[in-house]
Amino acid sequence: MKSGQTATRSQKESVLTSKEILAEIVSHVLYLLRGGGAHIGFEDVVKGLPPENRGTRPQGLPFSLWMLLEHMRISQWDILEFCRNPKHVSPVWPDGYWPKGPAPPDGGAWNKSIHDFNADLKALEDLVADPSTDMLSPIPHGEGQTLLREALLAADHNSYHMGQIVLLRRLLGEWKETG
Ligand code: NI
Repeated sequence: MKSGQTATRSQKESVLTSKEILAEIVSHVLYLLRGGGAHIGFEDVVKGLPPENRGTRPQGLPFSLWMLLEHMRISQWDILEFCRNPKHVSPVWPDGYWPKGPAPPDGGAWNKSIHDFNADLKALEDLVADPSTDMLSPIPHGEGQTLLREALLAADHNSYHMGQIVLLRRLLGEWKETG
């Protein structure tokens, strides 16, 4: 009987309420959106880059750093707007998800893109962290997508293209090891 009682007690201790499970998921998703610990963060990926290299396409590569940065910004913005705005119209795939040219159109465009990317990421994080948000139910105006799925998609897409930016910077000789 004693061992049975022990089992019952430990089972009780390990049972989380659905609210607690959701809180766990939210904290893991936020961790992933913020970089996840497996690689360096967005700030380090894009910092310290001379303007003259932002529009260069190394031989054999179809994109420049500007193209990757803008592609990340536009894609994340599209995911965010899809989640929060029923009237959002996505850009036309694929051209609408890339900038028109390989280089920033003017001096302020690079920093504006970084600023907007960070603002949209923060908005997505806030949406995920908002206790009134239902992360697991299909988004009413979608086709089965949930906020959880869209947040994971954004984190995955960002991580994929940040890796490409680092590689491109290496090819340009514009990468300092962070140790
Ligand atoms: Ni992409």
